[in-house]
Amino acid sequence: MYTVLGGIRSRAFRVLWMLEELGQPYEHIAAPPRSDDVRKHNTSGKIPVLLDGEAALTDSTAILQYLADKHDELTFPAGSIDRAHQDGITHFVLDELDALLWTASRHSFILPEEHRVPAVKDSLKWEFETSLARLAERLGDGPFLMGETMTVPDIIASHCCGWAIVAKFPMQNDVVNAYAERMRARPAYQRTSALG
Ligand SMILES: N[C@@H](CCC(=O)N[C@@H](CS)C(=O)NCC(=O)O)C(=O)O
Repeated sequence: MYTVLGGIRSRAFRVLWMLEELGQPYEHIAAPPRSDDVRKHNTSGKIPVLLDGEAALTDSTAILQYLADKHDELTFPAGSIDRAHQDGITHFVLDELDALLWTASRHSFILPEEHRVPAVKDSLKWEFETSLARLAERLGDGPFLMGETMTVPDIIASHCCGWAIVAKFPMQNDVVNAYAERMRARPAYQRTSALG
């Protein structure tokens, strides 16, 4: 059985959602970042951490892709052209959505106060709107980023859409909003939300 460390209001949500999609049993420990429980497995103190037997795995994207590969679901096979496209979308989502939201968080409450530059947030919000337009292009007719097949980047992208709402980032793209709504309606997403 897997163990997931990290509360649902963090990137741990992605891992829990993936496990719900896969129908895999898990134990959830809502350990806060930098807590002793987390540092025991990840010296940086960052969440999420996935415990699989003796192994402690870090980074939500690496964990999602590991689980998808291991259970042969929500991914195209490694070494295929489809997988190369899928990985390209994963990196696009990390660079253009996750990174902007994370930089805004760092300048809001993560960095020591004297190193925060609050004005950067306006620039990040402006850039985020462009990112949403690019995401909508990639979605095309959907329903998922890889067409008919839900894959790892769908979990990361739609988690970022929810994060954007909480962070008061602009979410005014109809195509992306309809996509995020479809993803949030999934039973596995709903079960994950209920963990909090
Ligand atoms: N790229 C990593 C980022 C992990 C990360 O920064 N997690 C946040 C919570 S969502 C955290 O632990 N922050 C505390 C810190 O940076 O010290 C991932 O996707 O898991």
